[in-house]
Amino acid sequence: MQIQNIIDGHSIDPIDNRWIDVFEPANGKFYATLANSNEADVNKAVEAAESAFEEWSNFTIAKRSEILMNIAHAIESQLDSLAAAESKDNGKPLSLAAKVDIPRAADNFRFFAHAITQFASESHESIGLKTINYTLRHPIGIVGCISPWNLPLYLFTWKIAPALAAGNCVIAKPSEITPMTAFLLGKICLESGLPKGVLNILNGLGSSVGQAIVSHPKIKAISFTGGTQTGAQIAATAAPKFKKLSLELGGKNPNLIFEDCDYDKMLNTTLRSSFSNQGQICLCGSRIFVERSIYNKFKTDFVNAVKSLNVGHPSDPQTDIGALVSDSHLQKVKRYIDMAPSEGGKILCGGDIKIISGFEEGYYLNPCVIEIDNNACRLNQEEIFGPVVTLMPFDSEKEALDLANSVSYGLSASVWTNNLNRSMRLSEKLESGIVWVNTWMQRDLRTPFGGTKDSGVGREGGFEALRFFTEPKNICINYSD
Ligand code: TXE
Repeated sequence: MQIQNIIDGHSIDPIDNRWIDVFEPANGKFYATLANSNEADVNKAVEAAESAFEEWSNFTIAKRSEILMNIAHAIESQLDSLAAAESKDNGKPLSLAAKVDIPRAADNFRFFAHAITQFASESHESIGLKTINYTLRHPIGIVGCISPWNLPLYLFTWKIAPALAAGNCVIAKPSEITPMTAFLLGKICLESGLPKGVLNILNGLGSSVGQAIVSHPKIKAISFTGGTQTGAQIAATAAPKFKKLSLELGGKNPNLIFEDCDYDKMLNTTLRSSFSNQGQICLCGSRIFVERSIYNKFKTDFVNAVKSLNVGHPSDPQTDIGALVSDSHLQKVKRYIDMAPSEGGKILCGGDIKIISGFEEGYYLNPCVIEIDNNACRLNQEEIFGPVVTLMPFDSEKEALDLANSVSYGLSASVWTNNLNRSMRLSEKLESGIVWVNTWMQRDLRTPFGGTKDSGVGREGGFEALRFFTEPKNICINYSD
């Protein structure tokens, strides 16, 4: 299998004819080659996007919306094959891909197909001066969308759907580790009536093709989701060129559990927020802080629940936890687990490599719970991004808040309490872009999504995304005689 680029409506080989190997996490075997593109391919894609822009940006809103809706329907009609491709490429349970990733990819297109029909710009009347201002919101032109490997199609479509809805032409790059479903989507888009050149998909390494997208003078905005270090590098390249930037980066999210919460609901949800997608979601609650009065009970119940999770082949319907995305990522996660003793941590369960019979070379790890005695340790300060959580008790609301905020990240936080005033106080003071009270990862696509501190810059979702992907221009008319 060869995963090519999609430029100007055609699947084509990279200009230099260089390729990268792609591996299947469930068995560690090579299964596809991927275009290893570079600056020359980016130039070609930008030319295609430039020629497509005039027509696409002048399509009526109704027509654009109809095409995005066609894409949503086509994704749904191919749900089974897309879910199978996603699971094979990423190692996530097939059931998760079929229930969450692929339906959400369709939802992203459906949502922005509707949102663009409701998106309006402002007008300001300067009363007494016979002046009216109105704002035009035109597409930016050519925009770059760069996405990661943890939720491949879900996050790829989260960026390109609003970019296209707003009338831009897109140069998109999926992660080189999980490129398959983006390639399949490229074909779906063409079959659904998206004109050629409007969406160009380039494959390859971040350091070459990714960097070339970020540097290209005609790509005026970059929407990126990925690691914090990569985000910093992208910002350093794009800022001197005055590009618009939306960066959704890492997280080290706190989970604050108070004695007065709904215990069973909290326990089930905390299991999910810790280990869904092998813990490889930027929103996972990786630091669990529990009020001391219920700490021992929680520790026992949680560890027992974690031990009952099934680690297995992604296609097995009994599997709760599949394979990690790559060997190098598995090694990174393992290095953190191995540092537990020297960082004051005690492993309560898991953390060892799991061998699945018949798939011995796959990247499996037993989910790991580590009890720690200080929030300043590396396990609690650095993003591990795997099936690893830490536990620590707290004695007061103030201490819980301090622990939650004492970290460089600020993406999301969960609070478990039935005390309304406490939930309001904490929601106000937690330093994060998103706070969940008595829930986790419940998403309404209209809400602003993103983080503060080292978790990123800007917000996506709803009209925030459409504002990001448009350029406002104010027109001021004076109509006095
Ligand atoms: O991601 P990268 P990596 C975190 C997680 C993980 C760490 C590193 O902690 O362990 O990041 O993961 C492209 N210019 N998250 O190294 O490199 C790259 O090709 C332009 C959190 O795999 O950030 C890919 O398409 N693009 C996270 C995308 O950036 C570049 C999700 C993301 O890859 C580039 C994933 C460059 N210089 C990892 N360098 C989240 N927030 O959800 C790389 N890329």
